[in-house]
Amino acid sequence: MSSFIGKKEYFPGIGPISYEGPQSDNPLAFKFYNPSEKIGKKTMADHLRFAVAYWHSFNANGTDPFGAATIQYPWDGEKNPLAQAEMKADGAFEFITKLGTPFYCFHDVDAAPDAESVAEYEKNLQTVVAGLKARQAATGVKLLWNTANMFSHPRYMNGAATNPDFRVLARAAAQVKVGLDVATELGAQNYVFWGGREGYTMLMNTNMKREQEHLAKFLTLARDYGRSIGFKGTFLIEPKPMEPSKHQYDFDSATVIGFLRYFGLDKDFKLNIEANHATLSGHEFAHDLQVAADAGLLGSIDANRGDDRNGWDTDQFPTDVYQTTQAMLVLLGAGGFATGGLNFDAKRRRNSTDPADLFYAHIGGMDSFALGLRAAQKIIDRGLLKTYRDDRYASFDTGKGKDFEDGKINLKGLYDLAKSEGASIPATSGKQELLENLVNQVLFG
Ligand code: XLS
Ligand code: NI
Ligand code: NI
Repeated sequence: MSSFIGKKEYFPGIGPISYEGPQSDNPLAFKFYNPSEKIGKKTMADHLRFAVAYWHSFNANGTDPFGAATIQYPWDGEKNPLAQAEMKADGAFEFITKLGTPFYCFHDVDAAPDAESVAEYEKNLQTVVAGLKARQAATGVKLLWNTANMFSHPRYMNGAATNPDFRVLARAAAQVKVGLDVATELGAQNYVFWGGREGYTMLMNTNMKREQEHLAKFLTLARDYGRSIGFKGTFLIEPKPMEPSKHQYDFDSATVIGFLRYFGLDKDFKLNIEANHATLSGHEFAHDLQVAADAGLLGSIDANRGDDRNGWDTDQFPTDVYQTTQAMLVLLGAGGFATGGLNFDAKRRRNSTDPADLFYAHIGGMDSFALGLRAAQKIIDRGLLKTYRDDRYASFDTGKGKDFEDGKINLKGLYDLAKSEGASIPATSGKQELLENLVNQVLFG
C-alpha cells in the first residue's frame, strides 16, 4: 500500500507508521503490530484486517451533552459542503495509508453532505463515492463496510425500519438502496445495519410485534435488492441493547440470532459484534463473540471498550490485553474472519486534541490486538485449552455419554443408569484459577 497525500498534507510531520518493536521509544511506531509476522498460518495483517472508522476519526469533534467541540479538523473552515467532503476524503486516505490499515468504514453522511431530498442526497453521495473509488484504486485501501445513518436526522426520532410512519420507513429504504449501490460500486466486503433507533421508549404507544415484523421485511427487501444488483458481501447486524433507544430490538448476539433464524435471514446476515455493546448488554465481549461463533454467524468486530465504572457506550480505544486475548481466542477458534475485520469504532477522548493523538489511539488499539492475537495463538499451540476444556466433556466421548449425545438413550434410560451406579459422583474441578494463571504465563512469560 502506498501512502497517499492529496492536494495538501493534513498530517504534516508524521510519516508512515512502522513496526519498531517493544524497545522503541518512538510513540509514532508499532511496538507489537508487525503486519508481515506470521502467527500460525497467516500474517498478523491477514488475521486482524484492521479498519479505520470515518465517523470517529474524521468527523467526531469532542462534543458531549455538556460541552462544545474541542477537536478541530483542517477541513472545518471550508464552507462548500462538497469541497469539504473532498478535503476530508483526502485527509482520511492520508491518515489510513500512513497508519497502514487495509480497510476503512463509513456511514453515508460521514463522507458526503446530507440532504432533505433523496435526489440531492444521492447525487452528493455518488459524487463523493466516485472520489473514494479513485482513492481506493490509487492506494489499495479497501472498504470493509459502509452503512446508512438512519438515526441522526430528526425524521428518524421514532426509528427507521421500525418507525410507525410508513413514509419514514420508505425514506430509510431509499438510503439503504443507495447504500447498497455504493457498497457494490466500492467493492465493500460487508454492509452493516446498526439499529440506531430501532426500538422503543414506551410500550403503551408501541406495537412491538408489528415493528419487528417491519424490520424483518425491510431487511429481507434489502437482502433481495443487494443480491439482485450483484452485491456479494455479507450483510451484518450490529447488536446493541440501548442508547439511543431505551430498549433496542437487536439487544445482543443471542437475540439477533433468534431473530435472523425466525425470519429466515441467517444465510445472508451475520453479526458485527462491538465490544462496548456487549458489555452494555451485561455480557463479556468474548461471550457475545462466542454466541455468534457457535451459531456460525460471527461476521465482523467493532473494536473498542467501555469504562468499568459506568455503563455507557464510551467507545474508547481498546487497550486491555486480557480482553483482546479472550476475543482472539474466540476468533481463532472460529477459524478467523472471512469478509469481516476489526473496525475501530472508537474515539479519542474529548481532551485528546492533537492530530497526533489520532495516531496514538489507533497505534495503541492495533498493538493491543496484536498482543491478544499472539497470546491466543500461543495458548492454542500449547494445547492448554484442549487439555483443560475438552477433557471436561470426556464423559460424553464414549459409552452412555456418547449414546446420550447421539440421541440413543431416553430419560428412563438415564434414570436406570443413575440408579444402577449407586455410588456418589466424585467432584471434578473446573480449574478456573489454573487457567487464569496460564493466561498470565503466556502473556508475560
Ligand atoms: C453505535 C454504533 C455505530 C455503528 C454503525 O453505537 O456502534 O457506530 O457501528 O452505525
Ligand atoms: Ni459500532
Ligand atoms: Ni457503538
